[in-house]
Amino acid sequence: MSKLITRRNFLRSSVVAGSGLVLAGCDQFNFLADQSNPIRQVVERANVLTYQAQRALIGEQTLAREYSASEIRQGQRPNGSTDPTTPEYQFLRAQDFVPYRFTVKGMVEREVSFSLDELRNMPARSQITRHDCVEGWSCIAKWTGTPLGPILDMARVKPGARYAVYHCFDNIQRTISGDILYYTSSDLVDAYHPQSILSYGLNDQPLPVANGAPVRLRIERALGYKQPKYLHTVELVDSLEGFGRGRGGYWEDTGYDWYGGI
Ligand SMILES: Nc1nc2c(c(=O)[nH]1)N[C@H]1C(S)=C(S)[C@@H](COP(=O)(O)O)O[C@H]1N2
Ligand SMILES: [Mo]
Repeated sequence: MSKLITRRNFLRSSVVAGSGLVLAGCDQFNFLADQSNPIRQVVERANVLTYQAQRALIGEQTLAREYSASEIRQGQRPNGSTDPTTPEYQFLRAQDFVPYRFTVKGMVEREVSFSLDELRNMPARSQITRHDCVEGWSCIAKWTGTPLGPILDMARVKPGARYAVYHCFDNIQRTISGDILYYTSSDLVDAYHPQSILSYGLNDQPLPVANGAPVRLRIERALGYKQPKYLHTVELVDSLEGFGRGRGGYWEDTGYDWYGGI
């Protein structure tokens, strides 16, 4: 049995231990939004364990496995938001994303922002990796983009920053009190990881709208919901408290594991 499978099984058993919880699809966790739900409490306690256990097991800069082109068997299956309807996004899409800006802000010495052309002219990296959704499906795909780390360096991250919050254009949920926009977050180890790329290319084509155009971040050692599509801003912070319900992401706010490691 490979090291990867062993680690996955180990972590899966630690996440669900005692809860009887079956890991289900991306849109099937709404019952976990209830803060007092006992399953949610088990999952939250498990967050601490999986994070510490994973960091101890995988080390800081271990690369996710990369595959060969012959292992790409199908297109990247679109999931979650596939056609954002917010006016801001529709405007950019209608303009072929020419006015799009990618911004780094928050706990940085200087806010920086770049157009899509500027990102495309930065050093590029391509990687063929496997995307694993908690729904139980996987896709192997080739992602092309520019590493996030050097861009964070241009903004000069302040010493107290602990997390990167990723803000997206899409309204993943509409409620009577307004749209809920997708967001997720990572620690700085994952933000600076060499495979963490601002991806604008998928399988040698421009990134399609269904998969997050114009830019989506890849965090290759994490599950699908930690791969923000329609990304416009990275915000450096020392706490996740001010965002959503304070759990570090749209799905995380409903009870998904924050680290979401594979
Ligand atoms: N902005 C945004 N990012 C997102 C989502 C989303 O709905 N909106 N869904 C997540 C989930 S659950 C998965 S599995 C992947 C799907 O990416 P894909 O459509 O390229 O397969 O995107 C993730 N990132
Ligand atoms: Mo997912």
